[in-house]
Amino acid sequence: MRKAAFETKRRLLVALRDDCFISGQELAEQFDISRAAISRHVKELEELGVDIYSVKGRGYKLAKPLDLIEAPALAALTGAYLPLGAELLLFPVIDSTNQHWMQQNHADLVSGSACFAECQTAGRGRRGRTWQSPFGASLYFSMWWQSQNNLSEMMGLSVAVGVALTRWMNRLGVNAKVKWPNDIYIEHKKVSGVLVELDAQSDGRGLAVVGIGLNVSMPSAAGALIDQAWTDLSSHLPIAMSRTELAAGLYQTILNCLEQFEQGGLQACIQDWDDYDEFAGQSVRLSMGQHDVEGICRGVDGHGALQVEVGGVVKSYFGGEISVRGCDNGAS
Ligand code: BT5
Repeated sequence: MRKAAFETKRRLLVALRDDCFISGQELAEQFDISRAAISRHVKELEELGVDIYSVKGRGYKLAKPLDLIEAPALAALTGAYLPLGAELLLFPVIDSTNQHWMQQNHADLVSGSACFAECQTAGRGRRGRTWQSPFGASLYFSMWWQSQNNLSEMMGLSVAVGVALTRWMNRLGVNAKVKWPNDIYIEHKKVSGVLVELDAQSDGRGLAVVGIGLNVSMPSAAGALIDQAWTDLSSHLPIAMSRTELAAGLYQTILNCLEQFEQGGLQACIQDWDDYDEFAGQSVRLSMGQHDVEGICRGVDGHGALQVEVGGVVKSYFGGEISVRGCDNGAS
């Protein structure tokens, strides 16, 4: 849904309060539309994941204050480092921010172009999994990048992005850890996931869409749909930050990571991996379909592969899901 189609809902969200009810009649008069239309907008907002109390005879009230991304403030905060000609877009509702860049005419795009959305209706994880993306609760972000290097040299990019995000969260005062290859955990609960989609240009150079979902203030109804332990950043930040400030920090972090990866490859990006490794030195199981490997986690190699020590020998593995031995949900 583009900005114009969402405008009435955006205004409605601004009009709704979290400390008192506003009647449907009052809203209808304010917006010069029928009560039925107000009720329909509220229902559609609820379907997008906004927690709104509707009480007969009293009206509507937000369950908690909404902190929407402010486009002018985001432009001001990122203006100094946005590459010349790069776009920075903000969608109220989109199917998937990764999908947005995948379907653009790439010839017209400048690397570092990026988009945020307040809500995704088809947010995706790896291997067809779903990323829960309720409205106004988290950051849904994708950056487009056209590399000068061959696609084969971009294979470790998602590992570089995962550790860059973890490092940034630690700088914000949060004790975040990275779970190979690129999930971010706080206190053993997932707070962020990375989806890097790669393609090749006709001359073999790589294209990347780097997608990040980062929970900021997750409503409980949407959280209940997530089938593993999760958390959100606002529960751990030592000083409250707006979603706009976080969005600007996320943009800068990913742009820096891609520039560093472009110049120095994965080696330049993962030197401090061990400082943030959720599983370093622990007994782990790597599940690879039919074949499981059990051993001690020894970090990542220069290609981004997981290193596992089995019987005193360290071997590298590129695929699979890692979990602590004895825990089956992969989340701890
Ligand atoms: C990921 O996949 O962790 C990558 C998620 C990337 C999402 C971003 S949002 C912006 C961009 N546009 C997109 O369409 N996608 C990207 P994976 O490792 O496959 O993890 C998926 C699993 O994480 C799910 O099966 C759930 O168990 C869990 N999960 C789903 N939503 C979650 C949430 N909001 N917070 C924490 N865990 C979640």
